Amino acid sequence: MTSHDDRRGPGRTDRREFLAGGLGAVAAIAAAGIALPGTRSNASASVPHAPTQEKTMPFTLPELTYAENALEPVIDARTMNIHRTKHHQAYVDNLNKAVDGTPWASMSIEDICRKAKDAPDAVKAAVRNNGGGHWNHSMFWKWMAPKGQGGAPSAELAAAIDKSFGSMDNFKAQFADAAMKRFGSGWAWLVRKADGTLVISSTPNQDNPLMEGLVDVVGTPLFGVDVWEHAYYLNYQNRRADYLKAFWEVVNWKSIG
Ligand code: MN3
Repeated sequence: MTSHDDRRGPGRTDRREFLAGGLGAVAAIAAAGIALPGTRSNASASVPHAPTQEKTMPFTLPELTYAENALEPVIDARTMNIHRTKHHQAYVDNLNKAVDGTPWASMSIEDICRKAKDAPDAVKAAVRNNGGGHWNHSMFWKWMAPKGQGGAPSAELAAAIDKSFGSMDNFKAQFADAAMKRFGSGWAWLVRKADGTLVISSTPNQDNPLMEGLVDVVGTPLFGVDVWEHAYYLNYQNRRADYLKAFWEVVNWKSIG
């Protein structure tokens, strides 16, 4: 743990150089919010919110278990990079901001999704959108694997899919249909309901089937596909159907069920 001065303030040599610049330089540094060692009274007056320690944020961006280019040509490396390090990171950052200083900061991301409808009004939309965004994307990266490495559905899952949808082909067709019909941004889901049956649903924005009281179909999301344009636009532009068709090649069946 380092102090604020050690982390962000100028070192000794830098300080001499800064001070040699005269009062104008000191004023500029103070205005920029940088605490100068040895100028405590100025620093405390001009940096009222200077952090005294590093803050640990409850939610963080998960690492991928494969390379960013490992899903090519189905999903290109640049899409993976922007999607995870910009879009997903923004959900993480905004969720951390929304729950900061509240009991929600110590909840699991699953519980945040399940209880999103009960979040305080001031942060309800932020918790719903960014909590959903964080859970959905954390799972999405796991639900994919490089071509040839995703295995096959377990015997149990295959039997449940056959029972619920008639066949794997029917399931894939109905799933793609739900994903195509989601107008604008959202997700399509394979959901196990409380009674054990499997159903397909879709949600707008970053909602998901964990969000009791907020979505039509509540249950355990076994698998989902992101149909926001940011998930496919660089490679597929407006051709969502082509993205959905190719997507099956990188489904990580081993992670589903
Ligand atoms: Mn996305």
